[in-house]
Amino acid sequence: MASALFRFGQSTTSVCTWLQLGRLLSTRTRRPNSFSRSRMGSFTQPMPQLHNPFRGDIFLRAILTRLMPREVSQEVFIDLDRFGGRLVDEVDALGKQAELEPPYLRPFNAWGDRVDELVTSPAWKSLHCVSAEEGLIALAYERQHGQWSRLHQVAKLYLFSPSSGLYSCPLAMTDGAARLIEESNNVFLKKRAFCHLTARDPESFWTSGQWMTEKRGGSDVAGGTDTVAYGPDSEGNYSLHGYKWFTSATDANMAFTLARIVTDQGDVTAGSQGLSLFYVETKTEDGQFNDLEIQRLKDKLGTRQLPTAELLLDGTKARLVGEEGRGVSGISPMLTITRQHNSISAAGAMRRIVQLSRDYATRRRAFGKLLVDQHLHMQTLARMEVETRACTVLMLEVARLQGLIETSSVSEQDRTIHRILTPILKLYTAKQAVAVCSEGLESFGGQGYMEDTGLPTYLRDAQVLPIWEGTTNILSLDVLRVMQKYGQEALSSLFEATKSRLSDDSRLAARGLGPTAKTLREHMNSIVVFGQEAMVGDSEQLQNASRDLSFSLAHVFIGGLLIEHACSVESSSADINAAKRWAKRPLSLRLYQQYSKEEQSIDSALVMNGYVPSTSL
Ligand code: UCC
Repeated sequence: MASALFRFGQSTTSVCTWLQLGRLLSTRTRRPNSFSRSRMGSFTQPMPQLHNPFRGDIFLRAILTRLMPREVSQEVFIDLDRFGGRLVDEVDALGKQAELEPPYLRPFNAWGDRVDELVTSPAWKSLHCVSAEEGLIALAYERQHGQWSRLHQVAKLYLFSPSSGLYSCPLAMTDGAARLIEESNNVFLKKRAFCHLTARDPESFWTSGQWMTEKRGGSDVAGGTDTVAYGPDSEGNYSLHGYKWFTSATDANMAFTLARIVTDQGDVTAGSQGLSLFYVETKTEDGQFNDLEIQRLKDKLGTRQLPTAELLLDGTKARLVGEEGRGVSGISPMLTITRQHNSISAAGAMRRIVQLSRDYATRRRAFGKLLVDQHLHMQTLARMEVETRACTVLMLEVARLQGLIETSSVSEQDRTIHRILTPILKLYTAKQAVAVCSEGLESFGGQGYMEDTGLPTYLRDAQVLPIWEGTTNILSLDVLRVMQKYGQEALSSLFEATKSRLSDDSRLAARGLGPTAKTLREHMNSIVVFGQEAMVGDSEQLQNASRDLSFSLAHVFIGGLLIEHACSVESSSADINAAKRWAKRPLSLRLYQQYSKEEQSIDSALVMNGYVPSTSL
C-alpha cells in the first residue's frame, strides 16, 4: 500500500495536502484500483438530479392554492403532479435530444429540384405530440376552470418550458395566434385555424409563426417592413412579396405577418398606418410551400433546437385580417401573449436552475463539507431563490389578469394594470433569467461550463429572452406608450393595487412586515415625486428614464405581491423572509434631474471617448 501511495504521490505530493492524501488513502483502502483508475483517480462528481418539478416547487403550489378555489386547485394539482412525473420520465430527455439533433435545411434533392426540406429531429416531433396531448394550448381555451384556466395553463407551461427543447417557442406563437383569432371574431379564421391551434389530437394540432422581423430590423417594425401585398383577387386573397429575416419555428402550419397593401396606382403607405395584418398558411393543400422559399437557417448562440429561418415570400397567398392599415394594433393581442410566454420561460428556467443547484448542493462536497453547509454558497442560492419567486409571482399575477379578461370578468382598473404590466413583466423577467441562469451555472463550478452536463443550454437559451419579442428598451418605451394613452390612471392603478396589498396592518404586524411595507410605500412616493416632475418636463427626458422607471415599477408591484402572499394563510417563514429581503433592495429610478440633457451628453461622451471613426483610420 505504501509503495502504491508513493507511486501515485510522486507527481502530486507537492500540491496535495496531507489531509487530501489521507482521503486518498482511505479511498484506496476501500477499493483496490486497477492501473487505469489509479491514473484517473476514483473520484467522480455527483450529478444533480431532476425530481418532479411540481413537487419541488413549494412556492408555485402555495400561490396557486391561494389564487384558485379549492375544488379547482385540487383538480389542477392532480394534472400538474402527473405532468411533473412525465417531465422527469420522458419529456426532459426529449428536450435534451432536440438540442443534440438540431434542425437542418435540405435545399435540393439529389436530382436538383428545389425542395427546401426542413428536417427536424424525432424528439422535436415528439414534443409536438406531447404539447397537443397535454393540452398546453387547449387548456386556456376550453376554459374548463373558467377564469382560472389560464393560470392552470401557465403553471403547466412553466413546468414544461425548461424541459421542452424550446418547443415552448412555437407554443408561444400558437397561443398568441389563437388569442388573436378569438379576440378578432374573424369567422373564417375561427373555422379554418382556431380548432387546429387548440386541438389535443397531435395529428390535427397546428402551430403558428409570427413573422414580423425584416432585414432592416425588428424593433422599428413601422420603419423596417418592406413586404408588399397585391390584391385582393376574386377569392379575397392577396399575394405577398417580401423577405422575412427571422421566422422562428419555421415548421409551423400558419403564421401572422405584416405587409403594405399596394394601391391600383402602385403606391404603398409608409409608416405604421401603412401596415396591415395577414394570415398565411405555409403549405398548400398538396403539401407544397405556399410560394415561399426558405433561404437559410440561422446560426444562433442558443435556441439551437428551434428552426429559425430567413424566408422569401414570392407571391405567398394570404388573407387580410382586420382593417387595412391597422396591422400593428391587429397583431398586438399576439404580442401580449408571446410576451407573457417569454416570462413563463424566464421564470421556468430560473426555477429549474435553482432546483438543480440546490440538489447539487446536497451532494457536492468541497473543503471537507457539503455545499449546503457552506454559508456563502447558500447566500448566493438564496438570492437566486428570491429573484425566482419575484419573477414567478409577477408572471402568475399577469396570468390571473389574462384569465379575467378572457372570461369577461375583469375590472377597468385590472385591464389597465394588465396592459402596463405585460411589457414590465417581459422586460424584468427576461433580464433576471439571464442573471440567475448565469449564477446557476457558476454554482456547479467548472461542470456548469461543460456542454455534456446540459447546463450551458439554460444560459444560452435564456440570452434570447431579453432580445426577441421586444428588447428591454423597446418595452420600456411601450410602458411610456401606455402611460401616454391612459394618463395618470396607468400608474395610479398599479399603486392602488399595491397599496391595497399593504393595507392590513394587523397581518403585517403579526408577520413582522410593517417596516417592509413602509419601505415599499416610500418607494412608491419616490416614483410619484418623479412622475410629478416628469409631467412638466420634456418627453426626451422621460424616455431616458423609461428603463429605470420600468424596473422600479416592477420592483414596487412585485413587493406588493410578495407581501400579499406572505400575509396569507398559505404563507411560511420563507415567504415572509423573501418579502423582507425583496423590499430592502434600492430602487433603480434616480431623481428626475439625473436624466437631463446634460446627463445624456455625459453618456454619449463616456461611450464615444477615444472612438476613432473607421473613415479616419
Ligand atoms: O416575431 C418574433 C417571434 C419570435 C419568437 C417568439 C417567441 C416568444 C417567446 C417564447 C418563449 C420561449 S420576435 C419579433 C417580435 N417583434 C416585436 O416584438 C416588435 C418590437 N417592437 C415593438 O414592440 C414596437 O413597440 C412596435 C412595433 C409595436 C411599435 O410600432 P408602432 O407602429 O410605432 O406603434 P404605434 O404607432 O405606437 O402603435 C400602433 C397601434 C396603437 O394603437 P392605436 O392606433 O389604436 O392607438 C398602439 O396603441 O398599436 C398599438 N400598440 C399596442 N397595443 C402598439 N403596441 C402595442 C402593444 N404592445 N399592445 C397593445
